[in-house]
Amino acid sequence: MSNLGIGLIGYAFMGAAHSQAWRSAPRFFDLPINPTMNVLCGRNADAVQAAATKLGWQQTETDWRKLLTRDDVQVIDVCTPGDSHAEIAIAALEAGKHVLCEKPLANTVAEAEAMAAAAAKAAAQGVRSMVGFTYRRVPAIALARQFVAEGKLGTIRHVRAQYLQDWIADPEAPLSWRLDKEKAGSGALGDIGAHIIDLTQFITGDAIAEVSGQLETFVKERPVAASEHTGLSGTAGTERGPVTVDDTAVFLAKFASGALGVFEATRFATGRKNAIRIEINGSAGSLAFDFEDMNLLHYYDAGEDARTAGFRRILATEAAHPYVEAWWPPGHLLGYEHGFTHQVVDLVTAIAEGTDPAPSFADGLQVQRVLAAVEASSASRQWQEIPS
Ligand code: SOE
Repeated sequence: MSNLGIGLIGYAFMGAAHSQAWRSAPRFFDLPINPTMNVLCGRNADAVQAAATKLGWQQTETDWRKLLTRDDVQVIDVCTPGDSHAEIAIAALEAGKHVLCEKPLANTVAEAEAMAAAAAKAAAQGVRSMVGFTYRRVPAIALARQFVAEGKLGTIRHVRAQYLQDWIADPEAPLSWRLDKEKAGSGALGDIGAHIIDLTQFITGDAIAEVSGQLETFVKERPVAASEHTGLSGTAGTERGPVTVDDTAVFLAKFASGALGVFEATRFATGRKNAIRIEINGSAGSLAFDFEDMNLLHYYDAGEDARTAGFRRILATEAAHPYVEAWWPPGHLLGYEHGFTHQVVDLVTAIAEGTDPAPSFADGLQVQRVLAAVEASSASRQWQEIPS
């Protein structure tokens, strides 16, 4: 079997999640080609070497441009903050490397447009690209999409989506790159709102056509972190600095089909750690999901005998459910990391088969346009259409 050399850039939270995916995918799934964890890249030589040893990478680089010249690297996996996505991904595609890029695709629509154009050009040469909207690969979510595609929900009327976290609810939680517009593009909107935009469009097969939104930054100044702070927690120093992104984003949406959506993304929902809650109501039935109980999909069939009808609790751990056959017997639950493994499985399979994986950079661009429209709506207090 031929090998597919991977070069991963970044080794914090997302870098670690992607590393475990590259490690486990070939061990649990029968892949047509074998991904090999060749090079981990980061700017600090000692830190990247320590991370490589811990996460299972064979070699390291401190300059991402060097990765693009290496013959033992065929895939560039971008796990850096959003401000470097466009530069790295476009250069990698131009160098003929397949690209997996973390979400949101970019920090601006202009960057995302350039990335989508580079991806389309590269695809004509057989070079593949994918954006990391990982939650699509949670079995219960993939099952929800199947149900909608099979017509089990009928005509969709309502889409209700929330992404709730609380890791900066404490006003003394220190600043990190995720609270810096230059680095992250936006706050809760792009970081977690992007996921529910992608997920609802993925499940329904529909596209958001217009939005009316409101952004809010509740805590405008915070302590600067005492040491370099890359994750979701850190120690506060004595200096203070500005928060330049939204703490929360809420918006109404109208889908192309006419369905109406209510969206909420916040890092201030005290007690909610990573609750992605989606409920979809159609003429023939409903679906409900909460990532804090991620193995379950709730399904209501409106056609059932009224005396016994009710939400059914489907434990998406059967071999018949998407991705599950490669794992454990029924009822032996999957977790956060499995979505990343499934993402890698789908990317590697597409590369081997010569097909374009989803979500594409064009899909990432469309999400970026929705994010920009929510920001524009909040600023103008007007509904905004999403250009198609
Ligand atoms: C932080 O809010 C974060 O790590 C996001 O960046 C991820 O995309 C999400 O999966 C978990 O929360």
